[in-house]
Amino acid sequence: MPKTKFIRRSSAKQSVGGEVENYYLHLGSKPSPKEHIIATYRVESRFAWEKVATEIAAETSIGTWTQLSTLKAPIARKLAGRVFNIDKKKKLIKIAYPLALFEKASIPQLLSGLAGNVFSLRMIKNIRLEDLDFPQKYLNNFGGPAFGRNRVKYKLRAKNRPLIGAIMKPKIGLSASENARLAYRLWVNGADIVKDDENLTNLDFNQFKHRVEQVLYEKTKAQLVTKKKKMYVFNVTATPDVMMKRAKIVERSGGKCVMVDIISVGLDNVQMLRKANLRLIIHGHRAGHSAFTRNPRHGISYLVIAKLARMAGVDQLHTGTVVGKMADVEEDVLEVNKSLTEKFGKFKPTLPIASGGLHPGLVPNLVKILGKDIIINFGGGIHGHPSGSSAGARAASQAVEAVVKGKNIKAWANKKDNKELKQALEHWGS
Ligand code: RUB
Ligand code: CA
Repeated sequence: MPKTKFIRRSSAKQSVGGEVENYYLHLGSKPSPKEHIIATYRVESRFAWEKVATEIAAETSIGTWTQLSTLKAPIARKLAGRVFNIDKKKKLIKIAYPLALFEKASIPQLLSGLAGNVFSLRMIKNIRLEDLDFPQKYLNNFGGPAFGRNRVKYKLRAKNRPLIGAIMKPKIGLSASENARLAYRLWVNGADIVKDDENLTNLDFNQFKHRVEQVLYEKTKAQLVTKKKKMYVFNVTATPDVMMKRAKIVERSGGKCVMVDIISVGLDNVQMLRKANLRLIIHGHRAGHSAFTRNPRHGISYLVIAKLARMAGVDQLHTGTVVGKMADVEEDVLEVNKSLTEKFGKFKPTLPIASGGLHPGLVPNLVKILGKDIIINFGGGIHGHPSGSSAGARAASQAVEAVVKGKNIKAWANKKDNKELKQALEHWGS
């Protein structure tokens, strides 16, 4: 096959009265944080930095691969993405985009521009959208979390401790009534939150409606027995019309929280769910994100996804564990958790969820790294306990208790009331 010849006439340079003007390159200029969305790209290319940066700014804003008779100078000067910084050492290019390029409150439109064709350009070997910064004016059009971290923690009376989440396992396989009875056992043995797994939706042997009815019945019982508030997270992931119907079923039945697989469903549909104002906490599961976040050289960072999820209205979001089974990097998880909880527009903070491969022995280290303002999700780390799920839930809650009380987990496990924790530490280590 003949090698494709790379020919690219810069779209950037337009001939204006004989002079060639680059609308996109403004190195050293200062963007206005009130008027520009700022994108940071990490880039690898064999072409000169200025050329690559110019092409990226063109493709992500108003230009294309060639000069255009339709692009008039005043428009170009007003709307072009403006490269204001190139850090060759760090391989970072920063571009400021005027707000006029963006539709209000549309994550799809934003992504089509800043995270669209640019990933396909032949002249770029690798490109990763590392970060996005938004003007207040742009953020004001988004709902953000309806409840957020503080309301969730207040609702479950967990001010100074992590919340204990239990994930249904097997992921799929239990009937609606088995699911509900198991949830009861998890709650009465210490779980605050019990949740569907990401691929448990509406299945012949566990229909959504039946699950909602039976689980909420068991939840009422568990709350009466424990005299504590409990929560169930119903997975409403589906096509948008069906997702909305299922969320309404949860609302009508008295449920308080729904889960959406934000990558499978799309952030636009999360926006739709939030806009419906159903008074439901939105739990964001991120299954699939690693398809584009895991490669440090190409794709989109999870930081960007997390910011967008908060804008869209996710109240609690999976962000990684550092110590568990998923391949996440400590500094990235910390950066994401910080971004979810720090000042960002007028949004309430989103509560980070640590999930994936966790068991009681990992809790001290997890909390040391991520702090107490998290949900700790256990799946295998509860249902894989040698004495079963009830013992697993007790062990998880004993581990959290040890950490909150500042006790050494091994010493805590030796207390006679904590034999489930002892068994868990013997089984999985600490
Ligand atoms: C974990 C689990 C979650 C993953 C997702 O189960 O079911 O789907 O945590 O990962 P287990 P992330 O506790 O048995 O490992 O939160 O990193 O997206
Ligand atoms: Ca899961």
